[in-house]
Amino acid sequence: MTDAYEPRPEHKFTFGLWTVGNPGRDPFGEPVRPALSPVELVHLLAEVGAYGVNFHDDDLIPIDASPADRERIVRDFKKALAETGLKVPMATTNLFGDPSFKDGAFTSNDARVRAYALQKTMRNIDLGVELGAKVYVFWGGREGVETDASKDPLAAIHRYRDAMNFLTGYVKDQKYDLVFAMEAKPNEPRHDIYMPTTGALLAFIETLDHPEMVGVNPEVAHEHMSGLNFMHAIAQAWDAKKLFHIDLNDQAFGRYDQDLRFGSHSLKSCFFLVKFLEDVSYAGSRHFDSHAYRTEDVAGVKDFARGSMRSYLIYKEKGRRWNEDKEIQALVKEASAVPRDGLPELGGYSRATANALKGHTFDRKALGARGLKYERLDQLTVEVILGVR
Ligand code: GLT
Ligand code: MN
Ligand code: MN
Repeated sequence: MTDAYEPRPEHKFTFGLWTVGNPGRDPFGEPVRPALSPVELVHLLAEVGAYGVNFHDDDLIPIDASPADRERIVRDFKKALAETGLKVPMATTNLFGDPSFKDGAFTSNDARVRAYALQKTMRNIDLGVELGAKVYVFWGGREGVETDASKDPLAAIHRYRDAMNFLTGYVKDQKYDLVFAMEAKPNEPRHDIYMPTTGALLAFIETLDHPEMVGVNPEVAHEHMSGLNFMHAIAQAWDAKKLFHIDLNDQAFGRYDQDLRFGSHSLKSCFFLVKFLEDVSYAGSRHFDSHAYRTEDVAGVKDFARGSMRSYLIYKEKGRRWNEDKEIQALVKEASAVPRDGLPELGGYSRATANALKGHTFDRKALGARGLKYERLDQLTVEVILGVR
């Protein structure tokens, strides 16, 4: 191992308690690893070199804990954070595990469930802020249906909006320094989840009372489950100034929600993703929302966590090489460095430009006949990723 790929605090690598704490349960099998306590997980993350730890309310404090238990758990967690120097940049609410949320939380048909979801969220916002979180994630895993006979989609959207408006109102009223990041997923655990893609959420956010307080938390696996290009979703979120957080992992298209170690499956997509984040100087957490294979013991969980961060840094280095590769850059430049052939300068609309453009004669055949050399460019890219360039 070279030092260049060692995680450091400024890389902002974070993991959820639920990721390294995943005991390997799946729909067909029992846990294969011991359930580590939040304190043990904080120490594990510190040992592998992470910067921070994120949590759902229920990851830290069992849903039926007594006030005394809660106090003790929070005290022990704070002590572990102080001992290790780990930060808590993000917190979130588990609005999917408890049976009360089986038909949704904010979009449930039951007004009592909707109100309980708000209460549960406000309580954990308080704790998240107390522990230093600046971002609060919303993953609406149960906000959906098995059958459209059960719920009016417009009513669901209105309820979702009411909930987000209520909660931004709460954060403002408390004067918390906190923004929200909404996370899309197309399906699983519901047959269909509302607002299934990052693009759908970006449109929804603009309809809220305080859109400036709400951004997105796109997850690699979730856009891949929809068959989409994740980096394009990230670019759109970035352009809209809405990339408040990111969930890094990996996923084969067309499979169940795999939450694979970042960069382990879709090497080219992960390369372009990291290159994008680094090129635009994304300053937020590099959060890993993934877990170790079910074949692993606790040592394997550490391999998984170290591998996630190491791969990110390797992709980052490959991106730097790509940016500095003279032949690659010449090909990139060549693609758009074309003779203007008397083409009028466009620079925005004016009637004179429109008339000049309407009168211009294009050599359409020559435009179509031009070879763009993207085969060569892509091969060089692959060679950078494969390490021979
Ligand atoms: C859950 C889900 C993730 C979300 C987490 C936040 S929990 O593991 O699969 O994608 O980001 O609620
Ligand atoms: Mn996932
Ligand atoms: Mn996620």
